[in-house]
Amino acid sequence: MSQPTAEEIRAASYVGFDSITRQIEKKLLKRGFQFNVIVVGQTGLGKSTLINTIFASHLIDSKGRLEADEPVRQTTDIHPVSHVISENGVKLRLNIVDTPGYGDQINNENCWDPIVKYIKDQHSAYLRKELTAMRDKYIVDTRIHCALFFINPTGHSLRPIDIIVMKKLSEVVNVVPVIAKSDSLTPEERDNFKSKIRAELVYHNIRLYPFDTDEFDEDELKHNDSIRSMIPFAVVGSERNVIIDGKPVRGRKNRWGVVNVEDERHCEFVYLRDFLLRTHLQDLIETTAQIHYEAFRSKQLLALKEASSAGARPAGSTA
Ligand SMILES: Nc1nc2c(ncn2[C@@H]2O[C@H](COP(=O)(O)OP(=O)(O)OP(=O)(O)O)[C@@H](O)[C@H]2O)c(=O)[nH]1
Ligand SMILES: [Mg+2]
Repeated sequence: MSQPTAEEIRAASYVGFDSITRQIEKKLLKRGFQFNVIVVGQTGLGKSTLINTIFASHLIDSKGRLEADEPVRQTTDIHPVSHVISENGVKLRLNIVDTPGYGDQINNENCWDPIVKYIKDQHSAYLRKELTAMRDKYIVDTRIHCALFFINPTGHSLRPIDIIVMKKLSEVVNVVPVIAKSDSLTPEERDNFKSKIRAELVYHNIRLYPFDTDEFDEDELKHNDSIRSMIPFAVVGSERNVIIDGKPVRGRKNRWGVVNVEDERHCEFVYLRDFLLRTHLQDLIETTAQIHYEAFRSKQLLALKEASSAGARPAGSTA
């Protein structure tokens, strides 16, 4: 009998565990994915509009102004909307949390409190579910994976309140800043404003998403650098179609002409959408669990431990 060839030896020792990637994929596809976004910023900057632009259909419709002659809407409470979207068999459950704008009161002190509380409440709910003895196999995840922070397109600088709110938010969630209504700036004004904001963010030591980890390869690190050099994304939102070259596109008419939201030469909406949904969706979810939720969880558990050991001490003991 002839000796087995190297090919035959390889074939005989193949047991097939490399199919685990397909097994995982199948399971994940069945289960689907959950992505939760919150929008934060001053009143009237187009938060509700942008959400409807990113996710195409009118997701935030309960208070939405769908017809031009309807009165101007204003978001008055923290308002989550759930939506299931599906692409090529991949199911994504979206939770989009619209928030009322701030900044129009004389006293804006602590205007960020309800939003930070909302984000922490989701961490707290998740932790409670994790800690129950009979925990669910799959915990419904309402933890916020991304906070889109809206900056007023003044062309000058950030307002002190924006710096405070971004700082507070960045302690609990992935923050992605955007320049709202950027159709009001010329391309030159826009680029100047963007670099001014980036310098201010560095100056105020505001730690924004994305974060690099030592797991990243060269391409991923490079991609994150390019994202950082683009932040804040200058966006334009629209819930309506306008006709350009005979075709309906999502856009706005302004005094300079027509802005096509999806045209990269007009605004950076497409870059933002690609960043959120095409390139960083999984990383936003993972960073939330591994950095923000983990920090919350360990703080809570330590506090719980301290409280229980203090309770166990004999009365009067100070040790
Ligand atoms: N020029 C311009 N106008 C916009 C843009 N996005 C929204 N708007 C308009 O700005 C107005 C306010 O938009 P909303 O989306 O309701 O703003 P909001 O931030 O949700 O406001 P609050 O809920 O009050 O905080 C509406 O009339 C929008 O049509 C934009 O990108 N450019
Ligand atoms: Mg709104």
